[in-house]
Amino acid sequence: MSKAFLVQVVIVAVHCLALMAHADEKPPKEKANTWSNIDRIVAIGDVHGDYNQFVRALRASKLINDKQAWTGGKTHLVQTGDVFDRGPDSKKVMDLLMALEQQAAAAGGMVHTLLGNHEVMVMKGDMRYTHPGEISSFGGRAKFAAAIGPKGKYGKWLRTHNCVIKINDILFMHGGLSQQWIDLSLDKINGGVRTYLTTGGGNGHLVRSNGPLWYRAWARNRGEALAALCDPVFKKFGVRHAVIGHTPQRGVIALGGGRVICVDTGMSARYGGPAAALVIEKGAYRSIQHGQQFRPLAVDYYKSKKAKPAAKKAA
Ligand SMILES: [Mn+2]
Repeated sequence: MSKAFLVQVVIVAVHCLALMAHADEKPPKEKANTWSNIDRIVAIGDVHGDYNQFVRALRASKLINDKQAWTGGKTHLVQTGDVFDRGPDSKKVMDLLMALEQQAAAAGGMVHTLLGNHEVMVMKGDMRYTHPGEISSFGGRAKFAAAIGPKGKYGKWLRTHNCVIKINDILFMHGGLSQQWIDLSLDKINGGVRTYLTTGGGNGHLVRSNGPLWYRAWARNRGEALAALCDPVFKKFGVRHAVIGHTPQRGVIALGGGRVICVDTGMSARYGGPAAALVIEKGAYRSIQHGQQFRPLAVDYYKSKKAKPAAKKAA
């Protein structure tokens, strides 16, 4: 056998091994992203490594008991992303979410943990905002990277998650949905991000500044300007409202007559905001804050829009 032939054999063998390794990284399967006729929905925003505050928000919205066991029955809990960074407890928060996922499913409910920009940042190796306690809770930097890698316990779980879902007539996502994505379906948006995080293919543009994990225009606009940004997106996806995190606000607030409801209350110790949640029960929108009473939110823009012209004509 010639040396050149042997070299060829080795090259082919290496190529085959590389293909086999790659075959292991198939794009993840499609996952459900739409639910309807859900009676009770609870949404909780950015946790940023604060387990105690997350637990307070879950208890205030009556989803867990004093042993952290699911008491929410058929409720759908949506955590709108950003459990990582700025605080030490992301691992504890994910462990609780994983346990509640099972318990809720057994009770006929559901836990939706959505991807935030900080989930994608740490999965892509951007450790600028990690907390020292967070790193040590995983057993150091190398173990942290492995745990959130494609084959790690948390990384595998995170890579199955959606970034935009629809429940009843509401879209839920971390940042917001720019009109740039209006021609994509929810399957395409979620699949594009999952594939990008798993194989590096998919649609990396979706995780950049104008994508659903980073977009801030919905949280920063008001009135007519907000309506102009939202309404074409709402029409395309057949919804009336959107629930977002990402931009800390003073409590759970409704913008644009209830087009957009913001659930990032800056609850982590790093920001010092309240442990709070949005509770949607049989069409009524209320906020609940640890230690306080339920507060109704003004979510009625579509009602007044219809009522006004009719009233004028009658007069
Ligand atoms: Mn964020």
